[in-house]
Amino acid sequence: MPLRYLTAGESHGPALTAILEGMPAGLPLDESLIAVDLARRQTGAGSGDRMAIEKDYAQLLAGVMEGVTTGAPITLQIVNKDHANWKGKAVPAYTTPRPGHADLVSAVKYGYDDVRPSLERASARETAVRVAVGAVCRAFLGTFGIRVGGYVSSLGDVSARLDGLPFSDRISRARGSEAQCPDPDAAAQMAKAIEKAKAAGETLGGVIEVVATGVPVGLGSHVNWDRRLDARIGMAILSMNAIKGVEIGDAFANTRRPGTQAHDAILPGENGDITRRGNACGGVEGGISNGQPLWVRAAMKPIPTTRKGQDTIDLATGQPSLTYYERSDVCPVPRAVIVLEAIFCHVLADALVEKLGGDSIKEMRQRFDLLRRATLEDLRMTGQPHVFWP
Ligand code: EPS
Repeated sequence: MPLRYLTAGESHGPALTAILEGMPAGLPLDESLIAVDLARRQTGAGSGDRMAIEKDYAQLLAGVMEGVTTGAPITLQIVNKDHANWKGKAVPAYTTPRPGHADLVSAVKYGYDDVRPSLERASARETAVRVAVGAVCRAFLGTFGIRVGGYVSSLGDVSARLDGLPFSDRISRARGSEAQCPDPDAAAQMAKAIEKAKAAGETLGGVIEVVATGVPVGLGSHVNWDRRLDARIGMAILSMNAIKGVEIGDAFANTRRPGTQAHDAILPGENGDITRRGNACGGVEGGISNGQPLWVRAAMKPIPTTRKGQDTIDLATGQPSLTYYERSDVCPVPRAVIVLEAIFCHVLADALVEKLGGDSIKEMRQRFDLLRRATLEDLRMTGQPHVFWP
């Protein structure tokens, strides 16, 4: 992984921090650009009260000089405004682990006397700094004409009707919707479903789709498991809180189709080019990007922090109890769109740095310009037999 990052920070600690290493030199970068993505994470139907406290802003503390990356590690920091409300205060013990959260298993694993040390770190608050990392990666991808966007395709039992709507329209329409859904009728029903869940003390999950266009052929590789682009996408998407499933292209629908209907026929295009019929494979074949839009669906479960109590055991008494509730999102699905975009941006930026090598954008641009869809002429094979193992 030539472009890697680590994050640190607790939900109510002083700050969230990330170090991103491997970003080439020469990328113009300023904090206002990152702020655009961070603002998107703060709004959307179903968000909790914490977002009214925070005004997430990432400071660039290292790796950028005179507004341009130097090739050195980039440090990003977001101060938690809510920290001031916790500093120096004794907080009630949290001893009722929420089913589905890290509470119980981390207490077993780390021997905590209170579940707060894990919930502070396992909280989706950490995604704020991941969005900041993603914004840097998005800027990098943008210099090569690669664009990433996302939208909500279902929420609770409401599904959007998106057939025939191009990705660009899906993404732009979603931006104008509180539910981040391109279908206005579905978006209105989603907003109602969130209100209903809120009144019932429940939470709601959903499906988010992320798409990348302008991706060249050749990111990732078939040669080993950990080089496969689809595998790398899968791991990264599953690393997001509450995401329990990933689908690339039409993966699940393909299980119900015969083989000849499950793949994207290879056809001669214009000017000796090669075109494809459809994009059932989601832009990846054999672990390698094929130049079509990369298209991923992520299943987000309803988050476990519910106002309505759930059965658990109070670890202070050993007795059955209901979970304790402080506050949370009712439905983080709309806000999770930008987080998954950020995660996707990092995977693609990493794969692009790997593919192009180079320490500066200038160097990479020259190599990127050599990358293009192979024409039939470039691919012309001799058709002669080979003795591969003489
Ligand atoms: C979040 C901040 C958290 C939670 C939420 C996401 O802040 P607080 O705990 O102070 O309310 O609202 O985290 C969760 C959903 C979770 O399960 O941990 C944020 O910044 O997105």
